[in-house]
Amino acid sequence: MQRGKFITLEGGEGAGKSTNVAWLADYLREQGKDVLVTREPGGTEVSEAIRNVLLSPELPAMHPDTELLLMFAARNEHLRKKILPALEQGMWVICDRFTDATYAYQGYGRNIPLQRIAELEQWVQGDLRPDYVILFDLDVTTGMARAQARGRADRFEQEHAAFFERIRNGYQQRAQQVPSRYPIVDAAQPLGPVRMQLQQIINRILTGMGQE
Ligand code: Z5A
Repeated sequence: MQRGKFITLEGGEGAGKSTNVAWLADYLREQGKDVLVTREPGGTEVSEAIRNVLLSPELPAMHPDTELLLMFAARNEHLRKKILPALEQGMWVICDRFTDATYAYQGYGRNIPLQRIAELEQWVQGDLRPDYVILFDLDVTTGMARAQARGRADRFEQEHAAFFERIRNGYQQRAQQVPSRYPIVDAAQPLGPVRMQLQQIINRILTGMGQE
């Protein structure tokens, strides 16, 4: 059985990942792929419970390392119980956020050394990395306005613009290192053009031209 592809969606606040994830999965199904949609932090019962702790605005602030360890604890459970079995069955896994979010938010956002994140990544994931990371790039002002229009803010959404600027910069730096693995969507465009960009990206991946 050929292993499925592992595609993650990344980006800052309000960039449009959640709005497009189901559409993307439907498009892949139309192309004959068996698709699993999931998200981080979360994706399993235990990981969703950890997510509640991570996002709760009712809890007091936690130490950045605690936040980092909880992200990887949730990821370990998610990976072993859900992502790896699906990939081994040949499914294509679409995950709304994964370890690039840890580099962006805990690394660039909270200033945790990137090397510490890389050590945890290696420990939890071994050699597993997403085949493609689709980056929804959006200016911080528009992203925050979109997120605020949605209502009550979680613990991350209560952060200030400077935090989200560091995150955007972090994602851009990671994408620049391996552009062929990080197709970028201009997320400032209206929904129709955003989906056209996504369709082009997926078509390139399907025809095996996504990687150099
Ligand atoms: N986090 C972390 O710190 N470290 C990690 O390792 C991981 C995660 C894995 C998860 O929150 C938080 O965990 C996240 C990072 C952190 N925190 N933040 N911020 P989440 O899952 O609840 O939220 P999110 O991933 O950040 O999603 P989001 O803010 O909801 O962004 P989005 O999914 O990209 O946006 P959206 O919900 O699709 O769209 C936002 C609004 O904009 C919505 O009303 C849409 O209708 C609208 N929208 C979407 N696209 C458009 C376009 N093209 N034009 C106009 N309006 C649009």
